Amino acid sequence: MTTKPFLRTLAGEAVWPPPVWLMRQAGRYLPEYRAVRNEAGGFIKLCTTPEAAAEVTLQPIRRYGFDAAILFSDILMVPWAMGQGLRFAEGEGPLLDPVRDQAGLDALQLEGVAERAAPIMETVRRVRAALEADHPNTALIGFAGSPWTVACYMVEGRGGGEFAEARRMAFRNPELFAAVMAKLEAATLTYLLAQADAGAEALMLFDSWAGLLSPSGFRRWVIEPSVRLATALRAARPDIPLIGFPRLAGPLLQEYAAAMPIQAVAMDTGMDPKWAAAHVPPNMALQGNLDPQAVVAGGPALDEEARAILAAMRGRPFIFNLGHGIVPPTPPEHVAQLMDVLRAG
Ligand code: 1CP
Repeated sequence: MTTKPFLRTLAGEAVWPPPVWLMRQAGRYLPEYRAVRNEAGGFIKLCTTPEAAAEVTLQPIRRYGFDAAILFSDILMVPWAMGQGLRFAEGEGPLLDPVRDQAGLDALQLEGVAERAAPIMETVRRVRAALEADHPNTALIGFAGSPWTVACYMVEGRGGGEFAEARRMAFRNPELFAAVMAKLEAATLTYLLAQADAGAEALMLFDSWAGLLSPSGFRRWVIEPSVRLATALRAARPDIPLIGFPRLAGPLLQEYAAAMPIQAVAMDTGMDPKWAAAHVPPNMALQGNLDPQAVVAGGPALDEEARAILAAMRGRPFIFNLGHGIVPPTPPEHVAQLMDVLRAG
């Protein structure tokens, strides 16, 4: 039996004080991250250099003693592994060569995914070994984007907007869109199974743009492919718990949680934790959902917001986190302040 609080929670236990980690806990708000990133020579290089990627994965664990580390990589490394052109322009976010037609679809390769992603699996192995040696209570999370969210970037070619092109393609040419999604789903399964085999102890599916869809779109492009993926993962690796994050799902969170064979569901900032507790299965852990801007602000507001979430979640399986990723202007000492509040329960 595991003694790691994060894994006990995913097994359905109401561990208290709750385990905690933060989305984007490795990143630009940490000076030690910026140093390694500048040294590595670009973001993709950082993700595919195991020594550097393992180092930045471990930095926030050393600083704060979080209960989980999350592999340092990006959801767009799956299209990259399928051969889609990807670059991260300074200050602009990701740019991809958009997939808009049959030729774009045909150019995506499934065969080379495992080989191109091999350095990422080496990072997983290194981080797991380092955790077992130095942080035995910290679990390792592997992750991927859900097919819908990653397809948004693949079709649009960039982030930062509302993914109008991708959403229109889903209406105008659903056959082509479904074919892109199907190829991506297969690549994502390969990629997540490889992470589990390399030592990831839990897997998280990020569906950051789930909330852009209509209810019928949500069922077709979020729930259906995510259920297929999660079911395949559970069948192949029944001991690896899964976390789903259908961001901005609103009341459709209930349908998502009922349909998905997952052990935890993550709440975005706007979700009422009490509503979520009443509408997801009682043995399914909840994760979230502090406003990242409260951590930038610090002060008494940070303590109050964190305590309100704890009060709403006491007595059920719960993992403290943010409602979305930590943002670069966050003062690192405010994360330490948050940890003091949380460890006091
Ligand atoms: O150093 C830099 O300038 C790059 C910034 C950065 C970082 C630190 C990007 C570019 N990705 C990451 C790492 C990352 N991304 C992690 C790893 C570790 C951790 O959490 O500590 C994870 C889990 C992600 C996941 C990710 N990437 C998501 C899903 C979660 C979310 O935030 O909604 C998404 C949507 C992305 C795409 C992406 N990658 C990077 C950026 C700036 C973006 C967003 C682009 C947009 O605005 O649409």
